Amino acid sequence: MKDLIISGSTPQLRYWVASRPIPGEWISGDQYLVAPFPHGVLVAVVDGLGHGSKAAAAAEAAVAVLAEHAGDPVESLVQRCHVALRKTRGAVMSLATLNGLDNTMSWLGIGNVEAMLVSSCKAPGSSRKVSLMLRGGIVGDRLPPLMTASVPLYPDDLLFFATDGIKSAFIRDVRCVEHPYELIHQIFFRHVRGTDDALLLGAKWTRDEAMQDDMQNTNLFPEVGNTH
Ligand SMILES: [Mn+2]
Repeated sequence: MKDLIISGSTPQLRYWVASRPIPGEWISGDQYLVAPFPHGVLVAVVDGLGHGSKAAAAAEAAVAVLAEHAGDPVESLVQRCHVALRKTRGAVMSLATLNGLDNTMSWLGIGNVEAMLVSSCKAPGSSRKVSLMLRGGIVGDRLPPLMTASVPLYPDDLLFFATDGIKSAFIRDVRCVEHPYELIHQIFFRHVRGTDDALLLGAKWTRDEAMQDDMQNTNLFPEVGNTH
C-alpha cells in the first residue's frame, strides 16, 4: 500500500502526499499544490465540494490559480481563487507560504482543511504544535474576513494538512519524527473515513538549498496533485 504515497521536494521542502478518492470515483476532488518561488514555497490543499468530476474541476481551477501566483500573499491568493471559482461548485482550502528569507510561515484556512505545524524533535525546549485557525466559508461562494496568521519556522519543522476525508482525531497522532514517511502512511490508513475523498499531506521544512539524493519524483516545478 505504500505506493499510494507520493513524495517530492523543492529546494526548501520535502513532502509526502497520501490520497484516495471516495470509493466508486476515479478522480478526487481533494488536490494539492507544492509550488516553489524565489526564497520560498507555497503549499496548498484544496477540497472541491462534494466529490467526482465537478469537485475535481473546482479544485483544479483553484490549484491552477495558486500555481500561477505562488509567490503572492496568501490573502490575495484566496481572493483570486474566489473569483476563479465562482462558476464552479466552490471549494474549501488551506494554504501556507513558507518564506526562507525570514523563516516564517503565513497561513490561512477557509473551510475545514485542517493544518498543523509541529516543531522539529531537535528544537530546544518542549515540542510545539500549532493548529491553523480555520474560518467558515466556501471559496467561490462566500468568504469570511481573511486573517492570515504568521508563525516562525525552524529547520526540520513538520507541516501537516488533512481534508475532512481524514478524521480529526489524526491530530492526536501527529508528532515530531525524523522521517515523516512512516508517520504519514500510518496516519492516513488509521484515520481515512472511506466516505469522502481524502488527502493527507506532510512536509518537512529543510530550508537547506542542498537537494536530497534519495527522493523520488524530484521536481522543481509546481506539482499538481490529481488522484486517479
Ligand atoms: Mn471532503
